Amino acid sequence: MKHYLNIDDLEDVNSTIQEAIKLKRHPYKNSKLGRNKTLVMLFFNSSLRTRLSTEKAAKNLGMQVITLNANETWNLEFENGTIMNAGTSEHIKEAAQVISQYADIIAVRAFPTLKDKMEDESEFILNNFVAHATVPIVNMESSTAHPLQALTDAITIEELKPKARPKVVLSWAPHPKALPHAVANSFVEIMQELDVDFSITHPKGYELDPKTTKDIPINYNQEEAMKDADFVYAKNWSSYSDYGKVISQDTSWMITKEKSGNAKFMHCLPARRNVIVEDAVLDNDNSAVIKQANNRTFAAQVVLKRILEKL
Ligand code: SN0
Repeated sequence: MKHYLNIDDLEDVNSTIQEAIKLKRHPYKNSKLGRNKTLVMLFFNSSLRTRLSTEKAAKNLGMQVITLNANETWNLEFENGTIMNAGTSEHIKEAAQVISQYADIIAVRAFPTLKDKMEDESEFILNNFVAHATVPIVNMESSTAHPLQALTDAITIEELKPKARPKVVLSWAPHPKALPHAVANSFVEIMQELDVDFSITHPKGYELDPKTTKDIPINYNQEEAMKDADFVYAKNWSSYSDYGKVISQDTSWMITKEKSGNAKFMHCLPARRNVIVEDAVLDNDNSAVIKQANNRTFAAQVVLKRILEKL
């Protein structure tokens, strides 16, 4: 693998899941692969799991890790030909090449603004790193994709599925803030690669990009959609058609124990308790969120391993 920008960069999702599960059993087996290689992680936004699990994955492979909070460095300019006499101090053209002098792999987290759909969909931060860095780039959540989380979710479903073809439901849940579509998009994409009975439930007006959801069934009745589910994956996202807007805060969409029944509960975290999901679900043995957080390490490890093998 050269870059890991979205799940299409995985040649074969199922064999990647199996390899990640093997790495989980033997995390230090490839601890010489990353010797004398450096991962630079660049965060334009907050992170807990991504930051710690990706560092741990890199260290399991013997890599060195340098982490930079992008808001503590120079304000970067991404436009071509700008007269840089205002707020930005350094152009991405130099910055990406400079970071490449110190890094063998660069990982980037850069959320969307949720103001301008075209600008967000251009993935200008991630793609400018791809264009100007001279080393592979790993997406640690961009405007439209979170492929490390999706791989984690697929690993978790593989480990916990009670039958060969489990029923998986992605449910929108309320949130006070406008959140990105990235986690939902990548989850929808990876579910299309697995042998699962997959459907989506959300209020009207919360349709994701139809280019991503294709012909996946959408049910506007959450209770009906979640009936007999083996996995309920909760996530909030802002409207896609009324781009970036919070158009509903309908608390009846919160995931409750009553609605989720015996389904395993999944969420990428952080999850706002008693807004997205009630305490009784998160504090129940059916909650898979901590297992998901653990699996972040092995999703990152299999991705870094495959990139290191091609360096
Ligand atoms: C991010 C998102 O994409 O939804 C990151 C998830 C991995 N989530 C948030 O920004 C939640 C912030 C909050 O205040 O609850």
